[in-house]
Amino acid sequence: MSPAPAPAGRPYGRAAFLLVVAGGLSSLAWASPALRLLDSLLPGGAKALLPSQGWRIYTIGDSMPRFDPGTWRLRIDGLVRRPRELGYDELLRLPRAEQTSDFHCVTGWSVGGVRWAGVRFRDLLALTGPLPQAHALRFVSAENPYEDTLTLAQALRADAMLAYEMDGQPLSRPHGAPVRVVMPAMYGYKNVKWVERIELVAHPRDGFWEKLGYDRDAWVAHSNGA
Ligand SMILES: Nc1nc2c(c(=O)[nH]1)N[C@H]1C(S)=C(S)[C@@H](COP(=O)(O)O)O[C@H]1N2
Ligand SMILES: [Mo]
Repeated sequence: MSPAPAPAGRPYGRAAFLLVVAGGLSSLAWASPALRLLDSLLPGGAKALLPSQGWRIYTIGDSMPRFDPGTWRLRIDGLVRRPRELGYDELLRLPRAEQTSDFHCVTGWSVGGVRWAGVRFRDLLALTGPLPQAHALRFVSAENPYEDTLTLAQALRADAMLAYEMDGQPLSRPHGAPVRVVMPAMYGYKNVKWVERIELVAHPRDGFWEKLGYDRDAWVAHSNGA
């Protein structure tokens, strides 16, 4: 079974790519600028010829959300006792978690050994007190309408986090600044970038790619896109 579009959105366009490089983010986001450029110019089929390693920047919109540390807030609400809004500094003061994990997009590329730092969902949820009927976390991206959910049990895994650093640097804009979901056991589309709201809900809902046919439980190598 093969659902229509591949859960990739589109790799970020050539003009934006050049902008990103000009902005000095190249070493972070683009392991091999020449390859990435080639990749962005090739039609879908030819991409299979390229090495399947290295990040590709995916968006569903035309421009990436811009992070302003002064005004940015993360909202945690829904089925909680105490809805909260956290500023960037407040988030950084929460217990810091670190991990190294592999990242897999369902379209076939992977990045091994990514170093992440961020906050475990356990510590985030402790701030708000989920109600007993809350069984899932809905992650809403500033890149409307991108969203996805994890069950509470999935979010509480030891290798899941809301990440604010990648490979020793604050998360870059292309990778979802200031925070993204990291869920290495599942395909990339569960790893929502530019998260601005976490809503506690009673049941998991279909995320952006799941509405187009992909599995909600996107276990690497054990879901329908694999
Ligand atoms: N907001 C948002 N988050 C997103 C996506 C997107 O298009 N928009 N694409 C997803 C997919 S399909 C993948 S594989 C990863 C890619 O992460 P990267 O862009 O940091 O390489 O982001 C995921 N998170
Ligand atoms: Mo993906």
